[in-house]
Amino acid sequence: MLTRAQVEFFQENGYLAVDRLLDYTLDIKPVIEEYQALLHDLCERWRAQGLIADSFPDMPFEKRLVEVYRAGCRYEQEFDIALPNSGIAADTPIHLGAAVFDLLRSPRLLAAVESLIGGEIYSNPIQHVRIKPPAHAIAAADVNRALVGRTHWHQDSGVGLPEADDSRIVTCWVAVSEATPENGCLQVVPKSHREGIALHCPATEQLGIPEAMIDQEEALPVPLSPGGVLFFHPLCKHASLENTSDAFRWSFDLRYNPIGEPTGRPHFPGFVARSRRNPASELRDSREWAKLWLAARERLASRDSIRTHRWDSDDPLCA
Ligand SMILES: O=C(O)CCC(=O)C(=O)O
Ligand SMILES: [Fe+2]
Repeated sequence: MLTRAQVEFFQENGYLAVDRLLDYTLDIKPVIEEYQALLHDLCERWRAQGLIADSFPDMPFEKRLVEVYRAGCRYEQEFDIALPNSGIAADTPIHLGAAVFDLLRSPRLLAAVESLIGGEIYSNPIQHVRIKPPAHAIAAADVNRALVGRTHWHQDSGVGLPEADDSRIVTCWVAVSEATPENGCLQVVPKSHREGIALHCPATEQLGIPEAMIDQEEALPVPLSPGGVLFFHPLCKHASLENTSDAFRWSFDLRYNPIGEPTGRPHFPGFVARSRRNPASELRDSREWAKLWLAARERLASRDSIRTHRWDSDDPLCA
């Protein structure tokens, strides 16, 4: 549960950082171990496919990941916990592990979310894992891809469909590794949630508010240690810094909204994470969660284009 002062801070400023909210042993470590096992399996597959000469079985996770990334193996969609916004195929990878599902349902996380939006909590399917290599290791083509490189300024409302503009979505940015200004932690513009939605341009690899429209003086970096969570409002302007360190920066961004309110991505599946009124409606089995996503993938694989946001690039400010 959050304190009254924390809830007031969130309402006033549009964000709230809570260090060590999660329990490292219960919430974070199982996820790290699940990704270690996943990387191990991927390395075996990539070696069998001839993409890498060695599967580096004895290498620590981060070194192994740099090694495979440098060899051109794409890990980010294999690791991600949502389907991409375009180009979904019948075999598009997605990670739907039990440890990730447990994180989505962490009682420590949900208690804080309940303090912000009440006890009828839906897990919104706009969610990602971002394990970002040091900038010096990133290929030029990946610099602007937000699962690998720097995330541009945006509001989460701008990334979803307008039907969710009135939904009380709360973003929970969970630090798995240390998050510092050096390794690319998030930065927010305090109180920007009161200014309404800003123009977003879809011109580059990612949607973003033109840099000229952000007052850099107002940007506040939010460092966190593992298990720390940054909560923010869907209109809070935020971006990530560049990872200038020699290590990976690892985070999850998860979202929740009151049950029944639009998620902003209606073609993706969410689930009831907590219901005080009807506990029997909560989803508690990670295999059921995985089935929802796999069914969505099958359904979406045959569709050409899916609208995921409201912007077009014709605005002169986007040039
Ligand atoms: O972690 C990042 O780089 C971006 C995260 C983000 O935009 C979000 O959590 O909404
Ligand atoms: Fe965001």
